[in-house]
Amino acid sequence: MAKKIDGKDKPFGGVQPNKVPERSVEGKPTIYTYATCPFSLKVKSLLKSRDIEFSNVEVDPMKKTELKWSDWKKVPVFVDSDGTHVNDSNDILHYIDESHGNKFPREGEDAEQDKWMKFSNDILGKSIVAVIYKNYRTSLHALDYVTKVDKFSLKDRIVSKWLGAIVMRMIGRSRAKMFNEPPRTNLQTQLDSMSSGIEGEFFGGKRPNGADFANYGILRSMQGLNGFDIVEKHNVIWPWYNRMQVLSNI
Ligand SMILES: N[C@@H](CCC(=O)N[C@@H](CS)C(=O)NCC(=O)O)C(=O)O
Repeated sequence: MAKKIDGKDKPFGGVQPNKVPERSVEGKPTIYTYATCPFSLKVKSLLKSRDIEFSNVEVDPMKKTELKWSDWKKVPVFVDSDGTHVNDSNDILHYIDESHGNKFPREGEDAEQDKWMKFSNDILGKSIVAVIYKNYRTSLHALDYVTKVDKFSLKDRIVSKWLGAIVMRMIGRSRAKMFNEPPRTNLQTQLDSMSSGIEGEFFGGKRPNGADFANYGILRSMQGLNGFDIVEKHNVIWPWYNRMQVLSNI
């Protein structure tokens, strides 16, 4: 379902007007993901931390056959067991929380949570891309991992790795230009800034809220890739990351 924006039909985030029960697999809440996608990892971490049984459909990043039915061509896409269809990771976090426990504030109710959820996409997501794809070597290392773990067909795997490394290196460079500091220093600065939002154990205080899952998913996607040592060495973010990892088990 698309919405008219500037006179054009555009797919949009949030809960969609039409239910698609046929897209929920085995009658369970279903997420359409790429295994290595930071936005998908946000949603997986929330579902796992709540012990919600769910189906996971891995999408082929080249053909996207599994998402042919959806106007929204990015992952994650969420379909609840009753067919409710939700697009965009932060909206999906809110939807899942509201329908499974209602443990954190809704958008507009807590300015701090809203700010840090937005930060996860606008700042942290872009900062990690600048570090992971900092040069051709680190880019190739990441693409080697991504093309092994994500659902690439054997035919697409080799080309995607080499071509992907070049493309992502270019994207990494353009992300780096958004910030004043070099990529590694910038990530350190952003983690320092994030620390100021953690109130005790979590952004949500004694228990995690939407900002915790949003930022954890982004950093989780970086584990094992270039620059993760910056997270491991951070005296506030690393203990927080470990708390989130224990809760979500991913
Ligand atoms: N704002 C979206 C961003 C999602 C996104 O950009 N996902 C990437 C994968 S990590 C994607 O699907 N990109 C389009 C593509 O692969 O064609 C969200 O938060 O869910």
